[in-house]
This record gives sequence, structure tokens and C-alpha cells, in this order.
Amino acid sequence: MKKRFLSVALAAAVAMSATACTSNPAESKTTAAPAETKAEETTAAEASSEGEKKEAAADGDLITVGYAQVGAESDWRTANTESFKSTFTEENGYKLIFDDAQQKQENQIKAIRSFIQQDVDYIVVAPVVETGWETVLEEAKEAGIPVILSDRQMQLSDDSLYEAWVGGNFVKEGETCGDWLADYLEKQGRADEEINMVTIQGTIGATAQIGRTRGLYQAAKAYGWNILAEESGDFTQAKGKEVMQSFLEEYPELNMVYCENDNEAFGAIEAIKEAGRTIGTDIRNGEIMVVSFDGVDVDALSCVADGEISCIAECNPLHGPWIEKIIQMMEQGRVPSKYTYVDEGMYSNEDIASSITINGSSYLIRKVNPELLVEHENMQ
Ligand code: GYE
Repeated sequence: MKKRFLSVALAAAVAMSATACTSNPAESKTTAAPAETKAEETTAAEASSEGEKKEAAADGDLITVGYAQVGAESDWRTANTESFKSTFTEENGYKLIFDDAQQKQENQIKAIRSFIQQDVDYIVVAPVVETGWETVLEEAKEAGIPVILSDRQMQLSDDSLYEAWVGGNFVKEGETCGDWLADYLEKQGRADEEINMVTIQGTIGATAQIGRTRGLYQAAKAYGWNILAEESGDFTQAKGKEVMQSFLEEYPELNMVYCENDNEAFGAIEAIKEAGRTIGTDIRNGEIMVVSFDGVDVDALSCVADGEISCIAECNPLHGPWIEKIIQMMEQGRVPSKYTYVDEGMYSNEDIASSITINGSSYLIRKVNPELLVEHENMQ
């Protein structure tokens, strides 16, 4: 899965833009759908099977799936939405009812209630935060509609309120990022450098925020790094920039920024440049090092290629096919695994190490270079 992230065109674009770290959201390009779900390219076929689809719909053969999505806050989210839309197509036998909650839990709860009213076959939720879901999930249970979680998790007193969850291991992502940094400094004989870090957190209370912050704290404690301040950037570029601007004013001694997603990193990069500071790994001489999470698109990978982001702990957004597998199993009366962790690695342009080991598991570190892009291309 993870190696199919970039389409041929995107790979070429990364190769061409290797010297320009693009941080304009308007120019953002997102990941391609997995190879097995190329809905976008099938317009002609779609047209010819229009009659069949109508028949299927009339027969009620389509499986109706309501997806309560968080919002459209980041490139990761856009790729995740695309993965659902290209998987749950009528051609594949589904009717997808998609709802964008604009990062508000009350909107997600309304969406779930509306899915219940429409008597969908399955409800999929990417919960914006972990708490506050008990009541609405009870309502789904009473209506006999199975709920599947995608991406973030929920804290519930009764885990049988959902069938399964698919997503990334956010604590491990944070630990990987921390261990990469420690490894990087140590291998260069710079382990004694004073690290003064600021954190631009994700949406407070979201699993990705909780896990990545926890992973960082463990690393900071283990390696003796100072965390000067932390504030939420809500996983957006605009807020990330705003938060970084205030950090730069308040903490001129900061030499590292831990951004809990790439869009926040894009904002932070803009703020650092506008403040007349330099991005880079020479922190002893005033440069500021940027690290981040996601790595889903050409914008982020070109920042790594340019050295503007030193490392990205990858987070895989292509959940559509995984959720579909779960639904298919349930259709056959089988019980899916409760938790599915998607494969994730690491991106960097430093030749420091090719893997990192955390609690006995090894994580591949992929260098962002033309070979990596060709590798992606070959996986299409
Ligand atoms: O990293 C961020 C998005 O929950 C994993 O949400 C997801 C995070 C992702 O907005 O970019």
C-alpha cells in the first residue's frame, strides 16, 4: 500500500520541483488512489455501465456507507477522502454518503444521526477527538447499524460499540521521529547540542495529537531535550504559521520545531522565513530544524528533498480499501480484526541510517531522492 503513494505524474513533478519546497495550499497535489481503485479514470466505462448501475440501485443491491469525515484541514485528509471516494463507488457496489464535519464534533454527531435516519448499512467515522461518542454510538447500535472507525480512535466504556478500527500507530510515529533525531545528532557527534524545541500540536484531543505528543515527550525525556512551548495549530497551514510566528517572537532561542503534520510545517516554514531566520540542521549557528508527520504528497516530499523538513514520520491515509475489506468480511458473516495498523515508515534526505528500531520493531527510513520516486512509479 504505502509504496503506491505517488502517481507517475506526481513523481515526475517531485523530481522537477526538487529545489522548490512548495508551500502554497492552492498548488497542493494529493496522493493518487491505490492502484486497485482507479475510479477517476473510468469515466467512459462508467457511462457505459450507467444502465447496470441504475438497475443495481433500483434492486437495492448497493451497500450504503455513511462516512463521517473530520474535515478538509490537511493534505492527508484530502488523500483520505479521495481514498474513500474512489473505493466506495457504485461500480464497486456501494453508495457512499460523505459528510465533511469541518473539524467540529457536533457536525459529526449530526451526520451520524442522519446516517441512522437514512438507515445506511454501515457507518464509518473518523472521529475528530477521542471523547464524547457514547450516546450517538448507542443510537447506532439500537438501530442495528454497525460502526467502523477510521484514522483516529474513540475512548468508550464499551468497545463493542464499534466493530473495527483502521489507522496509524501515532505514538510509534512520534517515537520514530524522536529516535531519528537522536540518531541523526549522535551519528554526527552532535548528541551534546542543546535542543530547544517548540511543538505545534494537532487538534487537541485527537488521537494523532495525543500519540505524537506522547512519542515526543518520551524522546525528550530520554535524550534530555528542552520543550520550550506547545500550542495547537489544528493541523492547518494557516494556524501552524500563526503559532510559529508567536513562538519566534517569544522564544528567539528555539532551534527545533516539531510539527504534528506537514501542513503545520508548511506554515511554520513560511513564518521562519518571514522572520528572517534560516531553516537547516546547523542549529548551533542559529538555524531552525523542522520535523513533521504525514508525507503524503509532492509538496511535503519536496520540502524533504530541499532540506527544509529534516524528517517526516509517514502516516498512511489510504484507508478506503482496508475499510472495504472489513465491510466485505462482515457481509460474509466473518468477524474482522478489531485493530488494523497500516504500514508506515520514515522520509529523510540524510544518509544517516536506513532503519530505526523501536521496541524491537524496525522502521524503514526512505531517502527522498530520484530513486525513491522511480520506486514509487514502478509500484503503480
Ligand atoms: O496526520 C493530519 C490530519 O488524524 C492522522 O489528521 C490524522 C491526522 C493527519 O489532519 O494531517
